[in-house]
Amino acid sequence: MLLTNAQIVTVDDNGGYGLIARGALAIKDGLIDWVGTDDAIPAKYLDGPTRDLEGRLITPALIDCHTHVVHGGDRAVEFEMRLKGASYEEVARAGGGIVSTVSATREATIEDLLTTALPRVDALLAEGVSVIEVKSGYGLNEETELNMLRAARKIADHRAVRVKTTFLGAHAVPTEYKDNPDSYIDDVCIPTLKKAHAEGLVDAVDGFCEGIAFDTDQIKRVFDVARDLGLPVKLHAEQLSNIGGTKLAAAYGALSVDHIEYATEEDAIDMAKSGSVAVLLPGAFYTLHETQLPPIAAFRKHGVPMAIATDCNPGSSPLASILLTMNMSCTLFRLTPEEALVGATAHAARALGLTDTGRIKPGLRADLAIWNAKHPAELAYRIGFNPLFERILAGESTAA
Ligand code: DI6
Ligand code: FE
Repeated sequence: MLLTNAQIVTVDDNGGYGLIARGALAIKDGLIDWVGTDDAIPAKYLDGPTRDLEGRLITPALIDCHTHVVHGGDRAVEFEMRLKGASYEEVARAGGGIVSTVSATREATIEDLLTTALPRVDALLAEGVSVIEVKSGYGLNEETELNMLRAARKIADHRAVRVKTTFLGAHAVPTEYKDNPDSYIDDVCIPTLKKAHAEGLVDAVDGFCEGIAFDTDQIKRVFDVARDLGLPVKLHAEQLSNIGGTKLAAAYGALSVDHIEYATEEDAIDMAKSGSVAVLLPGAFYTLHETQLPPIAAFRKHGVPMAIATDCNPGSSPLASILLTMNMSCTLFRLTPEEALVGATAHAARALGLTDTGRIKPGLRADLAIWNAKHPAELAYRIGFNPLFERILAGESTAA
């Protein structure tokens, strides 16, 4: 299959658009076989099926590299309570907060978890997403953590999308262990990680390193097990304060460190050394009325790749739009539209350890998004407007 008459954002080695103004692209066996200018198409492709894209824009399909789309219940009432003046603690005392999501998730069957996740997934696919990472972390017991991951894996049986699953047992201390978080880590989280891995449910291991969650010693114990199992790690760190999570994650060669509003330039240097991606989550920044900006200048200065993601979750980021995430990363974090697009493609792939997608280059999967747009900045520029024309996953055109 040959796609002609398109503008192609390839994403180059330097993290730029790598724009081909009048481009063409050949797909063979689900992979990109050739990409170049319209006037240099090798003769061998001209005999096969050809589609004229009438000047549309082709980018790598988008990747949402940090989500919690699988969860029970919602927190709309809590949202309303907080806007009527209730504090986070009052909400928690009234049974709200993360604990309410844990209760709702524990009550849900795998089928329920799948059914409620699919509309959120559909919203992402409609905006050209080809890969979604999904975390556990609202079960906080063996049965429900496993069910969350099983439900996440089932998404790919029902939709044309790749799913990467992340074990986030160290997300919060469940009520029944509130006086003994160490015992939660050792007696529940770690054994559950081993079971989930044995069932083939884990692509990476995550944690929430924060005053209201787990400290670096506790996360370290989980990371040691991940290392023994040969699993890559990533970490929610420095979201509300700096307690050393980034340093720890970098020491374990983390694929990514996520949130990181309170990270320092030193943290950025550590991340540059470990090759960890900075995953920026403007939806949580926005929802929590955060004012501390992530150290973007330090990431640029030290060459830390920046990815962006929705963090789609029922509490701090009820956001199921990757295009709005791109817009927010520009408006709130002052990323350029180019950084936002590269952050939702090549760098997002890297944050998931994927080397076969995220750019347009011969040999990579033909995961493409085709847009009714004239310039790549349009994707981050409009708010609440979806210019997707078509999504192609491994060479197959899919109903978005
Ligand atoms: N950071 C967050 O912002 C979410 N999890 C995390 O580790 C919060 C999740 C929630 O409020 O349900
Ligand atoms: Fe998160």
